[in-house]
Parts: sequence; structure tokens; C-alpha cells
Amino acid sequence: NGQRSCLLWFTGLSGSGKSTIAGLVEERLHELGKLTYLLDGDNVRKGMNGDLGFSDADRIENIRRIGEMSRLFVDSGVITLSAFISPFRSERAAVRQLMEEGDFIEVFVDAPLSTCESRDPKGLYKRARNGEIRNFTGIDSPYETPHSPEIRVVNDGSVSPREVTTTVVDYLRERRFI
Ligand code: GGZ
Repeated sequence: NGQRSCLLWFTGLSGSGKSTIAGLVEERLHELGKLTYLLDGDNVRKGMNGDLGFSDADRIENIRRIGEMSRLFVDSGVITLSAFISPFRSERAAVRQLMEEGDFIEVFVDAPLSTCESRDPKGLYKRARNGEIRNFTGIDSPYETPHSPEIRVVNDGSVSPREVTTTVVDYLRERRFI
């Protein structure tokens, strides 16, 4: 299709807004006639990675498979958006290594734990605090903040989702992906 593809890799806590923002970016790309695909927990963890849980080892394998899958999508010319907590720097770095230089765009969706916890759309933080869920990111499982993401967006409620989306779309425009 002649379009320049890339991988937008959204990382951040549960409830930070990764999937929401990725979905809004995707809408903007569709308006521009771009072919995209969004990988997130809803379509990957239930299917391809249905055998994996949330131990460190399972998260590492989750991200490894998603990285490989994302690369295949990018190879096919599709602008790919992947939205996973991906809590470990080393696994995010490994996905970066799979991609051509410049084609991996790490988007850190930065929202304080307190904000994510107050959103708690699925009640998971509450259950983690009650000890009903173990190894919950930010509670009793680590999240390693990116040191130098290509894009950092603050999604603590002070900036509208539309502005956050524009930051990402502007980056793609500056780099001539769109
Ligand atoms: C973190 C968990 C857990 C635990 C279930 N820790 O907010 P959500 O519900 O919709 O998104 C979270 C999703 C995280 O899956 P990922 O594949 O993105 O994680 S990772 O990259 O670390 O492999 C959350 C839900 O799954 N969830 N249990 N213990 N999030």
C-alpha cells in the first residue's frame, strides 16, 4: 500500500489510559486513510496468549510474543499500535531491537498510581489491595518507568485525551510516517 509503517508501543500502568489513547490515535489515522491494527489485552491475552498469567515469567513471554507479532504486522505495512503494561525495561528494549531503527516508537502513558487507582474501571486495584489478586502491577509487582521514551504523555486528567492524541499524531507527522 506504499505506506510507511511503524510500531507505536504504549506502556504504562493498568488504568493509565493506554488502550483509550491508542484507540483515539487509531481513529485519527483512519481519518487520514491509514491502515492500522491495535493489539491490546482484549484481543491478545484472551486468544494467542490465553495460556499466560501475570507472573514475571509469563509477562516476559507475553511481551516477547506480542513483540514478534507486532513485527509481522509492521512488516506487512500496517501501522501497528500495541498497548500493554510491559512493565520491564529489558523486554521493551528487546522489542525495540526487533524493529528497524526509528520504527519503534515507545509511548509512555504516564499517570500516577493514585490516579490509576482512583479510576479503577474494572475494580482490579481494589481486589489487589484486598489481596484477592496477587502480582498486581504497582501494588505488589514492579513497573519500570521508561528512561527515554520517544513520546511521554501525561494522562493524569489535567490534559484532555484529544490533546494527548495530538501529541502522538504530531510526532508521526514530524517523522514523516503520515
Ligand atoms: C496487572 C492485570 C493483572 C495483574 C489482570 N497485573 O486494566 P486492564 O486489566 O484492562 O489491563 C490490565 C491487563 C494487563 O495485561 P498486560 O498484558 O498489559 O500486562 S503485561 O504487559 O504486564 O504482561 C489489567 C489486567 O490485565 N490484569 N491481572 N496481576 N494487570
